[in-house]
Amino acid sequence: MADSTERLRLSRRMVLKGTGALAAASSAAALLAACGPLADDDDDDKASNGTGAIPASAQEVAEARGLTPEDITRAVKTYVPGGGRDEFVMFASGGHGGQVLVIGVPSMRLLKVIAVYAPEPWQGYGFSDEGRKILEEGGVDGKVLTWGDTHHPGLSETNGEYDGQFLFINDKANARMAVIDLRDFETKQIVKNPHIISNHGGAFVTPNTEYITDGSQYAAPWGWEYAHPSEYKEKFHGAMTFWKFDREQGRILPDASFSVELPPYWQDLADCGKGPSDGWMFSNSFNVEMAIGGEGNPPVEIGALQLEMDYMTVINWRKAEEVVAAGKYEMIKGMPLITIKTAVEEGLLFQIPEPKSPHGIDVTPDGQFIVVCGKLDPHVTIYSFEKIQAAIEAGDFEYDDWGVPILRFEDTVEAQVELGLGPLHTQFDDQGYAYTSLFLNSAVARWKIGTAGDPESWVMVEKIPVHYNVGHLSVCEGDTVSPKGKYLISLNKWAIDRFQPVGPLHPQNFQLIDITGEQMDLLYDAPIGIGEPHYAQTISADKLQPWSVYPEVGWDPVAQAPSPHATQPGEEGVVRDGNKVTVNMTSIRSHFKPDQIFLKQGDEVTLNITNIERAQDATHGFAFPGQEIQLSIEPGETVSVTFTADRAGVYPFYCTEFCSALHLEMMGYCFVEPS
Ligand code: RUQ
Ligand code: CUA
Repeated sequence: MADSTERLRLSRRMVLKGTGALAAASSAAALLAACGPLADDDDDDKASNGTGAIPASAQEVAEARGLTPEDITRAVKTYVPGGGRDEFVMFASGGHGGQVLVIGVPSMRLLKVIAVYAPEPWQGYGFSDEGRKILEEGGVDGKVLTWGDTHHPGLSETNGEYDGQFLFINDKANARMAVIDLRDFETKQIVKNPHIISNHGGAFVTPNTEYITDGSQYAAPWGWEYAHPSEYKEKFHGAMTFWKFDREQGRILPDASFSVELPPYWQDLADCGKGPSDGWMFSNSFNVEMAIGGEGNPPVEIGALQLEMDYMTVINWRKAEEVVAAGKYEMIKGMPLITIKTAVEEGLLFQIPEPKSPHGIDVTPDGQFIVVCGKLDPHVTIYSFEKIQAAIEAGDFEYDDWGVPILRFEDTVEAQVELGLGPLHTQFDDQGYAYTSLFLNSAVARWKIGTAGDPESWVMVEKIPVHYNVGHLSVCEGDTVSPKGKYLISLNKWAIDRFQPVGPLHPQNFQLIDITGEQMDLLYDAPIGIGEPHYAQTISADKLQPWSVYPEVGWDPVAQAPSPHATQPGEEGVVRDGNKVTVNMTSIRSHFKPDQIFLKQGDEVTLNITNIERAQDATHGFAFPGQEIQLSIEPGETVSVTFTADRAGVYPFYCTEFCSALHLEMMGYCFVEPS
């Protein structure tokens, strides 16, 4: 048959040309063949609508571009034809860019940058009255910040599975938490943690999104109080905050949230229990030495490494919830806090020694084990939840200086596996493997999850190099109760020599790895010219059902309800009340109505603009020169913006989205008469 001859010829040429990997060559050919009638004996050479037999030109292109058979296989695995959809969607942190990146997997195409902690003019985020209010409410002691350091996106869960409804992300620098509604992929709320001033152990959700965790990073006095370093032990604190989430309202409820006080160690990553360990949460503490540098002391990074062991912090959050309900808390900075003393008396707080300088902590999909990586220990340490419970039951504790019970390492550890240098974070797949990033090795280790009671069953399987300095990993749904596997994305801190040079600030590198085969295979390098990858979560695309236009004309996306400021066609106009002027405006291709606005210098002006379009993608922008006004008004949306017309003059305002053939004419004039 023509197809087998063709396939043979293809693979032979690839072997001749390529790196000689016969297996890869034939799999590339098979893959190419499987794409079209080549794989179908009845259809022989009949190519149809562009997806037919592999044309000889494909080989020519490959040869001309110097592609190896492996390259071709990888390209075919990641290519999504125009109009096609990715199977998964990754939500990645944008680091100190303050935003969240939305990326299709396996194509690695950037679909959106969700503005969270930083204003973003294209989306009009942080410019409208509604949007400014989000940033204001998330301010720090009344100060509005226009940046954040996002680390860990957390998708909302139902029964331990991503449900595609909400996304949360922390701001490490300022101890804040944000809520993004996945009906429109927009930020709705930012809350400032009143107890702690920097965080890291968030956003990790409990299996039904009852709470979002928010663990302190650097110990500090409560709120933003002053204390001298000599008062460290008395006045500095750690805490684990549990933000209560209300799905109906789509909001964190600060009034129903609380913290558990922790010793002034530094808290690091955290994870919530699931299955048998549901109701509990686990977090790493480092710097139990309490080093803070300064004259006469070793520098922090030396001081924090003096002891062989740090701690895992274990909290029974369900018990903590009951303790708060029973009123056994202190009100600190307006939010309940369970003191260490109460937490110990109530038996809801424990510590377990952990290998030096721990970083990542991840609960296995079955909820039975807690996987911990110490940056300076080449092993991954696996703790058994059952053993932890037994040790708590037995009550044979030691205590730290704060009276927190310490369980014994040997009583709680299930196994240790040597992986390599600088293990950080772990993800899981659907075949019983775990994947751990090795920062110092610039590699990802795949290892076998063993069984309880058989330490020998936990074994290292293989490693794949990544480029370079990998931090977190993201496997498709790889931190849920049922990981989907398939792909792993390695979130690398450095790119060094991988791309076209663009100056001293290099791109970030997200590397896509195929984990379906017997050996992991690096498919694709995706440079990202925005913010730093910390954590990412990858969800099956079919779980996301966002709106393509707002449900009705006159929608307030922040309230997710009809806007009181909506203007329907025919209702446009200007209302003056003294020097307060309200402009009720509509926008539709290709005009704003009204298109002339007459103001007096000094007027307080509110523009309420409703985009009355019902067509997908018919977004209008609104730019007003000389003012901090750049709005994006999506179909159905109502946006308000208030400003003072402080300078007389003539101001042409215009639409910033190229919406139609008459887009340039979509404009108006505002006349501000001198006073
Ligand atoms: S971090 S590279 Cu999660 Cu903030 Cu580990
Ligand atoms: Cu509306 Cu351009």
